[in-house]
Amino acid sequence: MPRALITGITGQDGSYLTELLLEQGYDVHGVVRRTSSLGRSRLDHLYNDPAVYGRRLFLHYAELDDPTTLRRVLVKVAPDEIYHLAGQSHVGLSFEIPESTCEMTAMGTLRLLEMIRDLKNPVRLFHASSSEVFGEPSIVPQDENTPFAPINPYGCAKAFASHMLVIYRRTFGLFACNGIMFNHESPRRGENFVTRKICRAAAAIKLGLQKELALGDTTARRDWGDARDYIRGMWLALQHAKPEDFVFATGESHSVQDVVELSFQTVGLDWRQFVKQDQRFMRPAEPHRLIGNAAKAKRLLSWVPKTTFAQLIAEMTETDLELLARKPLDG
Ligand code: G4F
Repeated sequence: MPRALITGITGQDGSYLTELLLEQGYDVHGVVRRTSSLGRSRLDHLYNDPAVYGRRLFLHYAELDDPTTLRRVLVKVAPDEIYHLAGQSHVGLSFEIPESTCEMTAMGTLRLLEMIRDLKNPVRLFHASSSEVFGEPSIVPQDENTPFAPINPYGCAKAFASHMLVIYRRTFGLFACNGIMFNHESPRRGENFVTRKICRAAAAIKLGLQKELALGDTTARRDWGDARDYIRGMWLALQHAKPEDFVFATGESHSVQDVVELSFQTVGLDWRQFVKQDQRFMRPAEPHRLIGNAAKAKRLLSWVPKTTFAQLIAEMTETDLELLARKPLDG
């Protein structure tokens, strides 16, 4: 049985990755923060399944900013593969809490690299890097050779972590890969990210549970894909013969306004009556022209994103409609 360890297992990506690895026959171990609430989390269905939890899925308390706890879990689990997904992942918030963002995302990754360097048994590491490392890129679309030029604390922390990983790969021969992940969404996306915020609001407005939707810059554009496609990419990266970095992206750019129009169209409402701009959601700096070129992942890993942007937004809106119709108060 191969053994995988996931940091950030309770997040959108961690929960889908857990499902994929269990399907592939892995025992899955997850690192959970003491402050994480497991009740009603994205892992609920697995956590409450006695055939899975405690048999093939195991959770361990540890903190990225508390190396002793993490080292203890690493030694105890002795994983074959580590998927490092944890960190403060909200770009807007990183302007408000830059120090803790860097502590978790930059230093947390360096600490993990240091621990892996000391492990006796070889382990394969996947690090979830981000398109935010490109910030204001000089080249469009961006690939693995595009220079990093972050414009926010989050992107800077991810750039540090990604560079460190390459240094450890070169210097100490670690099997470690950066997946440079462009935005990836799903019905499990956190509600403070823009696609989910919009889809959930369109559903709530349709059901009479919300009156309006306040957004920041609706002209902002991103390369949005389906998280489930990107999870497959993470796993494929670690099955490749050589440790390398890969961009995962769709190669298509859409605006926040496109998300608004598609989700309101899905519930049969005119967005003009409900959407307003709110300065509170504008960011001090916005990256532009973030579009990924995933040719390398397609060529070497046979990775292909399967879901279209329109399918994704329609699915997210319909799922929120069902969820809110069932549980309007606590969603
Ligand atoms: O959904 P967002 O918050 O995602 P963002 O900033 O692109 O970051 C996400 O994707 C990155 C790349 O994969 C990850 F590294 C990162 O961890 C995270 O998963 O915002 C998308 C765009 C931005 O331009 C933002 O300014 O939407 C714009 N926006 C407009 N109104 C808004 C809002 N974003 C949020 N969260 N809330 C708004 O009301």
